[in-house]
Amino acid sequence: MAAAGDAPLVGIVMGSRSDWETMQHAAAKLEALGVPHEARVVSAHRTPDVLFDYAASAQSRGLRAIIAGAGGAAHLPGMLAAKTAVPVLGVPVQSKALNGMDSLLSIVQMPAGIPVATFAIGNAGAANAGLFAAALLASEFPAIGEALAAFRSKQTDDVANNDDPRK
Ligand code: RP5
Repeated sequence: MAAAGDAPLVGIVMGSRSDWETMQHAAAKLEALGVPHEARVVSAHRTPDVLFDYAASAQSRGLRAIIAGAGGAAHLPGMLAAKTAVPVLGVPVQSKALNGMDSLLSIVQMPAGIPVATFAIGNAGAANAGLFAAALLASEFPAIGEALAAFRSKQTDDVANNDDPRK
């Protein structure tokens, strides 16, 4: 049985510091479930060489998944997926001009052969990407699977125990 150590298993990357407001929700889920992770600003357009280095070293550094968030012309997830075999989970950040529809379409419409698992626009997508990354790790790291099961059970109980919307 493997136990998660200190080395990050999940990389959270984003095109700009301004994306952290959204991407912090992925980090919060990983933190709550005890998944070691890191967070970096890596821009496909402003720091393309950093993107290439990040992708090239991801597997050898032990990352099992990369959660990549970007807004507008959101090429970060797709370019990472083009450069690494580590699964990439794309989060469309809600852009100001087009409310994130541009981000969503930029991330989801990948050509066959280079998959990016694409999540919902904004905070829900970031949170779900964190949960999905934990699910990917659950069979290798039982403690993460148990934390995920407990989270889901509590979520179900919270809804069931608060089912009168007037209260
Ligand atoms: C993208 O452009 C980023 O992912 C961000 O969502 C968007 C705006 O970036 P800033 O102008 O706020 O740095 O590259």
